[in-house]
Order: sequence, then structure tokens, then C-alpha cells
Amino acid sequence: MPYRLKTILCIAGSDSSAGAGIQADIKTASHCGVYATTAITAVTAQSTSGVDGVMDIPPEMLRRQIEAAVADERPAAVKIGMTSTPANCEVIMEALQGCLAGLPVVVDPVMTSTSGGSLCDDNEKLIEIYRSGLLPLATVVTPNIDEARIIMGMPMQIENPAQQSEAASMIIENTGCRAVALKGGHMGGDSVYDAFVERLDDGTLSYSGQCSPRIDCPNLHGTGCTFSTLMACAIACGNTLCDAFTFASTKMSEIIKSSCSYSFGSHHNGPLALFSYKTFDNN
Ligand code: PXL
Repeated sequence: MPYRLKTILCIAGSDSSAGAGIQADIKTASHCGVYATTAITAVTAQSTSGVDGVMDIPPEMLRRQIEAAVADERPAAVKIGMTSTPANCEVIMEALQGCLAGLPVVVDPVMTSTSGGSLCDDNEKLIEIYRSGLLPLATVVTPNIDEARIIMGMPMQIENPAQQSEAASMIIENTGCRAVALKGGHMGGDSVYDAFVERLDDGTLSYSGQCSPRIDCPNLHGTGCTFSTLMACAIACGNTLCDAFTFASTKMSEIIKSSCSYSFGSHHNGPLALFSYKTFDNN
């Protein structure tokens, strides 16, 4: 009997530099031996120097992509990245309550590109939909520090592991999502702490975290997309949320470590090394 491919559905934007977005999601899933089907929310024109253009996919076409992907092969988990517009976010929310109902959902709350460009025209409305509509449907939300502050809607002090855990638990209380992985990569210091908080079945919150040495690496484009897809893959393969978090956090360190030694593009911030072997010696 042939075995069935373990599949995740990635709903995200396309990045022409292939460092972030749906391209990062496909590379990450392949790295994990998981198959990624895709529904594209927007096409971006970007390079290592920034975002040059964004074309949003019409909501009806996004809906058809999701339905086609799911009708063919039901995924074991869903990863949501850039949602692009409030209308596309609504399509995703409808799908989460329709053809995707019951599946674990990892939401990476993407609001700007790492290189600084805005990825949405109406950010205020989008943020409101995230808070009141999308995040309550999420199993895990994976913000960085800036995204956590935006979700909370207030200038919170998040400068140490205790404050990261506190902010993560506040996001759970305020939005109703089940778990939050609050990544510390954007903070200073010699080590990086990722906090994880989960609401257990008995209603209590469970706290954990992962500390790793900070690695000075020029090629970090796509770290957020990669982290959330690592979590989606681990969940799809049957891991608990907490084990999926530990896997993603540990694996990110390994991937960043192997991303330091090459250059790509005309500016810093090249793509992560999501390749584990080389067929040709191309250096
Ligand atoms: O890393 C966030 C992100 C997500 N999705 C797309 C992006 C980016 C950042 O550049 O381009 C399509």
C-alpha cells in the first residue's frame, strides 16, 4: 500500500525573492518531509532591498484555491501567513469555519515585511479583523515582539522572558486563541528567548520557553514564515502544541546557524538556508 503524504495547507503571499511567504512555507515543509498545498493571498514584487509592489488576489479566487486544495487532499494542519486585505481575511475566516473546520491552525500575524515595506493598504481594519475574527479561530499564534504589541493595541514593555510570557498570556485572554509562541529574535542580548503559553483543557495556562544563543547572521529573511510552518508541520505529524513549539524554536537555531556563510542579493537579509544537501558544488 502506498503511504499517504502528510499535508499542510499554507495560505500566504508570494515573495518574488523566495525568502519569505509561500516560497518559504513550501521549502520549510519540504525540509520537514511534509507536503504543502497552497492558497495565495497576494503576489509581492520584492528583493533584498525591499517591497516594490503588492497585488492582492481577488477574494473569490482565494476561496477557490482553498476549496480546490482541500477537496483534493485534506490537510492535517493549516498555516496562515500574510492575509493581504480585510476581504481576503474574511474569506479565510469563512473557510476556517467551513471546509477547514476542526483542523489545527497556526497564524503568523504578518503585518509588515522584514525589509520594512507595508504588505497591506488598510492595516487598521486588518488589525481589527485579526483581533476580533481571525485570532479567536487560531490554535497557535506566532507573533514577534512588534506584532504582539500591535495585537495588544498598547505600548507594552516586553524586554525579558517574564514580560514575554505575560504578553503571550494576555493575547490568549484577549483574543481567545488557544496558544501563543512569542518569539524574541527581535530583542537585543546575547541569547534569544521564545516564550510559549497554552490554555490547557482544564482552563489553566501552561508556560514554557526555549532559550538559545544569539547568532549574528545576515540572512534572516523569512524567519517568521519558517517558524510558523515548522510548527504547523510538527502539529500535522502528531506532536503536541508544546512539543511543536520546542521543535520549531530549536530547528530555527539550527537553520540560522547554517545560513551565516553565504551572501545573496545586493543587500543584507538574504534567505534562510532551507536546503540540507547540495547536488552540485556551486560555490
Ligand atoms: O515575513 C513576513 C512576510 C510574509 N509574507 C510575505 C512576505 C513577508 C515579508 O517579506 O513578503 C509574502
